[in-house]
Parts: sequence; structure tokens; C-alpha cells
Amino acid sequence: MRRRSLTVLMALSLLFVSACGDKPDLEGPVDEDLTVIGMCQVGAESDWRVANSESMKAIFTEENGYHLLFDDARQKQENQITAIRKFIQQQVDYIVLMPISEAGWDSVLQEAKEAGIPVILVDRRVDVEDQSLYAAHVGSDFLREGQRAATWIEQAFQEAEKPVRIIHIQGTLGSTAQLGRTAALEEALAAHENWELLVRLDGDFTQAKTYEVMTQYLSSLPGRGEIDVVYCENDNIAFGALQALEEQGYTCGRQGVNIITFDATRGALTECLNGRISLAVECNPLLGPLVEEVIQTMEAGRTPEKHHYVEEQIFTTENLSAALLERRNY
Ligand code: GZL
Ligand code: ZN
Repeated sequence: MRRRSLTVLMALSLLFVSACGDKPDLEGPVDEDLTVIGMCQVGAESDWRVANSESMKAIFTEENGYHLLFDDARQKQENQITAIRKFIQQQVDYIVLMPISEAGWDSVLQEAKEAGIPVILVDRRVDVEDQSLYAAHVGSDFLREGQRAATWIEQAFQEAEKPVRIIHIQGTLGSTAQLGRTAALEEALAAHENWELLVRLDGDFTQAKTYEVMTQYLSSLPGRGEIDVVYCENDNIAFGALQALEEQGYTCGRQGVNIITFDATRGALTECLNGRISLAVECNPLLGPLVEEVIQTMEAGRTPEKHHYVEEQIFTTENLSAALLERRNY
């Protein structure tokens, strides 16, 4: 039913648009049998994000029975909200949303609910009153990721009396990944009186922003600072921190400044293998198959589990090898 009206709607709008001579911004009429997915991606801020988008595009193909409308919000929530409203007008079958931050979704998700379009959350989460505003969530447990990193710091710095001096560089403020990874470090700082937070910087999950704020901070120190750990909330932050630290003459690795990172994309695992990064906590971006499982459950008229978590592990120089790196697909 929805698909037919979508085809008519698209055909009529093509007629209207071509009548006005503007370039039609809609793809051609959609084959009746395809499940139409309106997908709302954050942007392309990190290696993780690029791998996440590729995982989705590899699953939601016409051969697999889908018509994918993919929107890149370029890091702006208002672009995500505009895209959701467009998908509602186009009467897509499902909306798949990777929310940039947790706040500000109640009204637009209410509009999707009133239009009878199920919303599936991917990766980060939304903070809404009414949990029925989304059918399911597929992603990672970010608090658990951070707790794994904190446990590693405990084991790496056994001497309880020696100070552990930590720089904390956060990801996009208000995103679930930042909130979870930050909460884990905060609970560990509270539990270890010999751990000292030197500074907390906002790296916004990008290498450029981190390089800028880290260089600024290191240059403000009277001399070479005593830094034991830099807790980077994603790989691109770690790359920016590495660049700034080494430019200022610091040695990174188990004998110097211990870089901890999250995502464990190929670039970070390479630095872990060569010893510049001490710990890489995996955050699996390949969520396409899990999202498809949820959609197939709903297509079969069943109710999906509310939350689906992906399997993740940690990497250090001890458990990495070039062969393992070869086998990784992101
Ligand atoms: C985590 C995801 C984060 C990644 C960053 O699931 O939300 O956003 O850790 C990405 O690389 O930018
Ligand atoms: Zn402890």
C-alpha cells in the first residue's frame, strides 16, 4: 500500500519538477516489491563512521530487496531532522537513524510514529520520554567499552602509591559514545585516589580538532609534562593526539605516554602493532547485518528485541599480529 502511493507520489513530483524545469532530485520510480529504507547518517567524521556507512550500503541493496535513500547530515542534528521529515513525506517503509546526540528527538520521532513508520536506532541512542518512539536499537555498550579501558589502566599501573597522570580527550559532546566512555573514566578516577586527571579536552571525534586542542594544551605547559595516559574516545582523536605529542618531543607507547583509543579501526591497530598506541578497544561499526535482522523480523510481523549489542574485544601489542590485521575488514 505505502509503496504504491510512494511510486505515484514520486511520479507526480517528477512530473511537477520536470514541468518547472528543475533537476528532479528524486530517483526514478521504485520497484513495488522493494522495501524502502530512509537512512539518516551522522556524517563522515571518522574512519569508524565511514566503515559503518559502507556496512549499511552493502546490505541494503536492490539485489537484497531494498531501495535505500541515504542522507549524510554532515554533523548537524537539524539536517537529520529535515531528512526524517522528507522520509515521512516519501512514506518510506522504515527509518534507520544514527542519532548524532541523545537530546532533541521527541517531536520528530512522534511525527514518524503518527505516520506509522517504524524507526530503528543505530549506534548511538536517543533520550526520549516515550520508548515506543523507536522499534529497536542496534549498537555498542559504550560504558562497558570504557570499563575495559579502565581495567587495562589498573593492570598497567599496578603500584597503588604511584600517581597515574591522565589526559582525557572526549568525542562529540552529548553523543552516547562520549557519555558512556566518559562515565567509565569518571567512575575509575573516583575509585583510584592515585589517578590524577591533568586536563579534559574536546576532540569532537576528529583528528584535526584534537591536534589543535592538544597542541594548545601541551604548549601551555611550563616544560615537558609528566603524562602517563591519554584516554582518546576514538581513533581519529588518538591520531591527532599522537601527532601533537610527538611534535612536542614526547615518546608514545608502553615506555612513555600510553595512548588508549576506541574503535580499533585498521589505522589504530597498525599503530598498536608498532607500539605507538598501547590499547585499542574495539567498537564494531559493521552493524548492517544486525539492522537487517531487525527489519526482517518486523517484515515477518514479529516484534524485535529492543536492544541488540555487537561483540567487541580489546587489542594490545601482545594479542595483535600482521596476519590478524590482514583479516580485519575495517
Ligand atoms: C561509536 C560511534 C563513534 C565512534 C567514532 O559507536 O558513535 O562515532 O567511536 C564516531 O569514531 O565518530
Ligand atoms: Zn583498581
